[in-house]
Amino acid sequence: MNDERSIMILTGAGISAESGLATFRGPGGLWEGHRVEDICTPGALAADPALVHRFYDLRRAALADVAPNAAHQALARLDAGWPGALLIVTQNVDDLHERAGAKRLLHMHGELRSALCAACGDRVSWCDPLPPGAPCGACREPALRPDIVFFGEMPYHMERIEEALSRCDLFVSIGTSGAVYPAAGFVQLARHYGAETLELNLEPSAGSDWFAESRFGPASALVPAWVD
Ligand code: BJW
Repeated sequence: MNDERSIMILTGAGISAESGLATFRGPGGLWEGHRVEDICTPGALAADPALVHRFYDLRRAALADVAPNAAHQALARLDAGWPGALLIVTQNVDDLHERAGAKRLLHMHGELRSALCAACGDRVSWCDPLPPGAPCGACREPALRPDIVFFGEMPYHMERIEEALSRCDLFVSIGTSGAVYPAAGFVQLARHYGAETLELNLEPSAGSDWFAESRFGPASALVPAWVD
């Protein structure tokens, strides 16, 4: 690709699967054996903070054992070389896009390596060990929690994302099941504003019919083939 179209890319857990990070849904998924609502809601955090912290502590620790794969690297190459507007919006809380070198990147569902102060909203770098309810340096409230967007909470950067969706010429969705809103609705918004739409996923997602074009297979093969 070598034109100057404006591109928006949405990524999900499937892009990190071949790096060794489990996806959420389906056999072997992170939520097999867990009820999502036991972990991923503000109510679950209030009811059993130690359980929720342990879930995210394990996933944070797992980051040390994984590396970006060919799909993250291809997107970083595209980001570095694309002369037009480009934005990668990831639902993932891992740091594999930035470790591959992507710069024009937003994390809409939070980040494992960040902590959020539930009292003042400050976002600070996570430093281990951080026991549940550790104090926030800024306001001294005992309220630090994982900086993760739970169900019922507003995802980050929605204004910038909606603006990018309204301007993009091409919307590409990679490795996401299309099960979680508002991200699952981005394809419809992009179409509404006149963008071309492309899905790269292992299998048809819940919103597959909304895409003008779909290619199915592993991200490590599909994404470099699309980028290069
Ligand atoms: C491969 C592959 C390989 C595998 N290669 N592919 C209607 C409208 C709006 C909201 C709602 C609505 N109905 C309900 C809601 C509320 C709710 C929601 O969507 N619920 C659904 C269950 C229905 N949404 C919310 O509460 C959100 N907030 C919100 O809506 O605020 C109000 C608002 C309104 C209007 C505008 C804006 C805001 C918050 C959602 C927070 C999601 N949080 C989680 C957990 C945090 C992160 C963490 O713990 O890691 O985020 S849930 C979980 O799902 C995680 C993911 O980011 C997210 C999406 O999952 P993803 O990435 O798609 O993974 P999988 O496993 O589902 O799919 C992987 C895919 O990859 C599969 O298709 C595989 O085939 C594929 N794959 N290997 C390529 N090698």
